[in-house]
Amino acid sequence: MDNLIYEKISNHVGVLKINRPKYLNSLNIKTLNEINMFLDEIKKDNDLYVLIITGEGDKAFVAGADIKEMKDMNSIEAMEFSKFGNKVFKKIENLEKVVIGAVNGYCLGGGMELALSCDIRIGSNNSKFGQPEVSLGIIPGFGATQRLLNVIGIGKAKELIFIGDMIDSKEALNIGLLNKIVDNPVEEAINISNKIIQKGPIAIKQAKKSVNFSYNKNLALDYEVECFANCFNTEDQKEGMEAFTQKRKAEFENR
Ligand code: CO8
Repeated sequence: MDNLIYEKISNHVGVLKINRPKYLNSLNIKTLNEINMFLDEIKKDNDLYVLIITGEGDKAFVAGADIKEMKDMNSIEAMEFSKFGNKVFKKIENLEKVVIGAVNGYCLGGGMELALSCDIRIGSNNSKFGQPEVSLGIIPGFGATQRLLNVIGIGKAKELIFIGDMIDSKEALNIGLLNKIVDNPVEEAINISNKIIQKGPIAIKQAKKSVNFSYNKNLALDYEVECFANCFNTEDQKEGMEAFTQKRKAEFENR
């Protein structure tokens, strides 16, 4: 796996790092494929009770899906990418292990959506959160229009999705996006894991299944995929993503 680093730090706890620090760990198709294959493998590890997900380097957890890769996609390709991302994040959400997101640095777009598919989120003082998709002429496509409102409420979710600004970790904690802020999120995630692994393992699995049961039923992820794909093949998406690669602000026309 080129873009992932996995270390089993004890019999019951593993740490997965998204490893593309040069591109702020943004998720390209290859990385998503690797995460997908990785999840299928660790599913078989019955000794693993807790998976911690974090980003390599100190700058980013994940700064979103890879914009350069998405830039020239048409709506069918975008739909496939969005469906695939949703499939992978659903696997994380329903993995029969507790998943803790240790959020270091930027946690944006698809990165927020990855964090939202974790069970518990720990941040640091330098974490920054946001759904900046509208600045690119698109909408979130890996579940945020559904999961974000469940976690922080519809009003705040709309604010983050419609305005696209970043928030700091203090605000993320206040609105319930983060469970905790600490100096070292991975270290704290390990502390939490060490508590969880002392509890009844079957009880933890059953609790996760029960919490997720009705929650899963209310996620309209397929509808999000459709709305997401509608944004591609538009001038707004072309301008938004072209502007990002040219390191300038997008200029959208009146429509
Ligand atoms: N995609 C591709 N490359 C990226 C991304 C990204 N999301 N984020 C950063 N990079 C690259 C930069 O282009 C740069 O590369 P290069 O050196 O080749 O120019 C490198 O990483 C370092 O980044 P910066 O120089 O920009 O670092 P700064 O410290 O100046 O800025 C920011 C950091 C503010 C985080 C800035 O990089 C940024 O705004 N990144 C984009 C954030 C963003 O918009 N994320 C949302 C993406 S859209 C999305 O996630 C949709 C999810 C659903 C997808 C569904 C699939 C179809």
